Parts: sequence; structure tokens; C-alpha cells
Amino acid sequence: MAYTSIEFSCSDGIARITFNRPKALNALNAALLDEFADALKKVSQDEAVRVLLVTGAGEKSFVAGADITEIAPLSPLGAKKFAQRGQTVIGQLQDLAVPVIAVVNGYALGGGCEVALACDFIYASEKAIFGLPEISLGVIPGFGGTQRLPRIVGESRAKEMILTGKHISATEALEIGLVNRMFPPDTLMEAAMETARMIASKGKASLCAAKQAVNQGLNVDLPTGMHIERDLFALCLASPDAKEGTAAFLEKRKPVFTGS
Ligand code: CO8
Repeated sequence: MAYTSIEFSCSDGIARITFNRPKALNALNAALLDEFADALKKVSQDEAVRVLLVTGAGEKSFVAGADITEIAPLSPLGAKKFAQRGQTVIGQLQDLAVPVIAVVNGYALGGGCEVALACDFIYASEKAIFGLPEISLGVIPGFGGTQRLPRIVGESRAKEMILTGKHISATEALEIGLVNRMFPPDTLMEAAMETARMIASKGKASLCAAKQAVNQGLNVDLPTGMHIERDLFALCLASPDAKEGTAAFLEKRKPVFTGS
């Protein structure tokens, strides 16, 4: 598939998806969602990928939401289908086996904030702005915001954002734990790349298992989560990368993981 609304690149185990409709502040329309889904499939099928960065083109916006020109004329049934489509693609993002970093360079509003929420963690520019402004349009978040935001920042912080629709700064987002780290705009991508390189230097089996253990554990009680962790630990230990990692430690050298 040729991309016109996103850019996709991959090298040294690090894949990057850039939302690229800067004239519409990278708003998510149906065409962009199709391209995003296609790129996510490529990431999931490429054995060499160990980490994905998701960002927005231009200096102003990560993603300013779902495309309001496409939402406005929808019937209730059409709206349900559009929400379902967005939820499915964003679910595909969350369910990727490899870690995903949201690199939020500007506005992350509505569906854009919801994309960031489905990533494993968020690095933000000092100029980033977050918000779920749907209430100001007479609707509610439809791409997972009412479900993921409270799980990340807690119920009352999430309700305040969802019920007021108010934008919050990167500093506020950092304070409430929505963002992991904040950087000057011109160093944001390099900081994210540094973390991505560190992640990409680890064994793929253990990266995927660690992400899976946390994600699955958050949906179950603690004893069930412990079972999940034990099983995944055992699986990892049987991998060639675990043999290499433990041997390298004992031989006092740096491990060379092959991703198997
Ligand atoms: N959709 C379509 N176009 C957009 C969007 C958007 N979400 N956001 C910005 N644009 C367009 C503007 O219309 C404008 O286009 P043009 O130049 O042709 O007039 C261009 O981008 C630049 O925007 P502004 O001139 O408005 O730039 P400002 O710097 O003045 O303002 C803001 C920037 C504050 C980001 C402002 O553009 C804004 O408020 N945008 C809308 C934000 C918003 O409400 N997002 C939520 C959308 S709803 C949503 O995401 C729901 C997800 C679930 C959907 C479920 C399906 C039913």
C-alpha cells in the first residue's frame, strides 16, 4: 500500500510511523486509519522490529483528533462504525508485541490523545498540549479515551479532563503521570531515539514478554497476574537470547542479542 497520510520507516530494529496531514493538524480520517492499520501490520510481521515510535509531522501537532469534517455528517450508525474502526486500529497499536513510544510533538487532542494513550509510554515536547475536547463538540471520546485515560491517570483526573474538555499543558500532563518525560521541542526526537536504541539493544523475546506480562496483568487479579509472569519468565528463559544474556553476564562481557 502506498502511503499519503502517514510516513513509515524502519532501520536498526526501530520502526517509525509519522502522521502526515499537517494542513489538518494530522487529524485522523478514514484513509489515514487504513494506512495506519497497514503500517502496524508491517511492524507486527517484521521480525527485525524491536520498538516503534509514533509521532506527528510538523511542529504544531501530533494529532488534533478524529477528522471533524468526516464525523460531522455521520448518522448514529455511521458514528458507531467509525468509532469501531478507530478502536480496532488503536487496539492493534496497543496489542503490538513490541514496545511503542508516543513522541508527542504538539497537539494530542481527542483521537490523537487516544492514540498516545494506547502506546506504552509518552515522551512529550514542552509545547505539547493534551486534551479530550469531545464534550465541547457535544459528543464523548470514541477511540478508547473514557477507558484508557482513567487507567493511566486515575478516575478523578480523567473525569475532570473528559467532563471539561479542557486542554492541559505538557507540564500538567507530566504532573498527573500521563507523560513520562518532557523535552525541549528540538531534542524530543533524539531523546526518544536514545530510549528506542536502548530498548532495541535488548532481546526481542524478553521485550515482548515484559510488555505482555504488564498488559495482561493489568486486566486480571494479582494471583492470576503472577501466573502470567511465571509462565512468560519460563518461556523467556528457554530462548536463545536468554542463554546469551546469562552467559554474557557470567563471562563478564556485553551480550549480543539476535532477537530469537
Ligand atoms: N479535524 C479536521 N480538521 C482539523 C482538526 C480536526 N480534528 N483540527 C484542526 N483541523 C484543521 C482546521 O480546520 C484548520 O483547517 P483550515 O486551515 O482548512 O481551516 C487547520 O487544521 C488548522 O487548524 P486551526 O486553524 O484551528 O489551528 P489553531 O492553531 O487555531 O487551533 C486547535 C488548533 C486548537 C488544535 C484547533 O484546530 C482545534 O481545536 N481542533 C479540533 C480539536 C478537537 O476538537 N479534536 C477532537 C476531535 S473529535 C475526536 O477526536 C473524537 C474521536 C472519536 C471519534 C469517534 C467517531 C464517531
